[in-house]
Amino acid sequence: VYIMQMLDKYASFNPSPLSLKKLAEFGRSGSNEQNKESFRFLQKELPVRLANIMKEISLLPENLLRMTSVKLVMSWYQQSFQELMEYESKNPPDQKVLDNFTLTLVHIRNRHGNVVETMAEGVMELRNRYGIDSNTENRIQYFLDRFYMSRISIRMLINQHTLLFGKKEKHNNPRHIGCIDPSCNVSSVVQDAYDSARFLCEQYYLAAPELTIISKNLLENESDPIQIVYVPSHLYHMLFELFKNAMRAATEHHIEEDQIPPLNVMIVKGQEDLSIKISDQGGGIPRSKQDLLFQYLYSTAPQPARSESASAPLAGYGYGLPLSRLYARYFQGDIVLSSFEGYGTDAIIYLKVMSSEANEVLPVYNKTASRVYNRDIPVNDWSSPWITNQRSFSTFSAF
Ligand code: W6P
Repeated sequence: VYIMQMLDKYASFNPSPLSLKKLAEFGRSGSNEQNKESFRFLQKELPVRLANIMKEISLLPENLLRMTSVKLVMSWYQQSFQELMEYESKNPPDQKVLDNFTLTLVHIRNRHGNVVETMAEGVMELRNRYGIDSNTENRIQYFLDRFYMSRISIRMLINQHTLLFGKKEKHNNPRHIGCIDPSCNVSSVVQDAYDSARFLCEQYYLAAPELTIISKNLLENESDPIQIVYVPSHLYHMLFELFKNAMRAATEHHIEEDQIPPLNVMIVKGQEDLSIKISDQGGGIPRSKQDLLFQYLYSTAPQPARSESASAPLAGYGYGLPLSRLYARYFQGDIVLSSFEGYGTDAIIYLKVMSSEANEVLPVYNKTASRVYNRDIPVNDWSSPWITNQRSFSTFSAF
């Protein structure tokens, strides 16, 4: 009962989004003063973010809430929320409290390590047992985007705190501030991600497309390397995913030929946007299929949920694309695909150039959000020849 009250209390606050600039400034010295300041922020902010998303989980379709895997995930959130409540009254924090807090955060991070896979199992379980109509599918898509975004943000905060103030986690690049690189070199991350994807591609197909990179720094000196304040692991994750898809398409489309056309990457730094385009000549995808690539329920269909593992090299569309797009959107960026069907696909990552504009995008639990889950099946208000319950006055029967 006490926990329920606390949940309601914390869910009534909105999360406070931080910019990459703020996050980076926060940890510049790693001093004891900053540890306390960070503690005081997370003491409220983590319970707020957990409570907000837990309230939203409880709005999921009842069938889904009954799945054991979803219950399991819910129990992890409850446990973690409870553990954080232990620190609610620990003010001002002494050294022991600060140290224990960091340990608690590490525990929480470990507890939630398999959330994505476990939720995916729940959704598959639901599909296999009850089937999923398009209305439920939309609601689940809406929820999972918000749920995983919340998770990305919570892990970001935990990672920053434990990397900066934890005991044994300081083996990193000295330039980095936690997991943020204040001068992240974009083309080296592109090269790294390409190399890893190429390794998988060659293992599987015994061939892989080459890489060309064109960089244009239109903001600073033309010859300056393109750098931004960013989380390299996030950028790597997105690029690796897009490269795997591009390579698979290019290789399969040209496997009978002598040569596989290269992947052409263009990196441009403008005033507002940093844009990275990966162009493949892998035959493209029809426009009608493009949205599907970002749908969790579509991606789960052809293969088991635990697909991103070693067992399935270049395994196509797991949760890779929708999650990658969330990483991009998390700091006000995006991932966009545009395809020339028959020819190839351009995948574009947009990131904010200014770290002060790279604000976290966070789901807020409120009336609007709960209405999405409760609303009736939306009525189709555009004509569609394959939906037969639209009553027409006239019938065209010339054929
Ligand atoms: C394709 C399909 C795809 C998805 C994501 C990125 C690149 C590509 N290329 O054919």
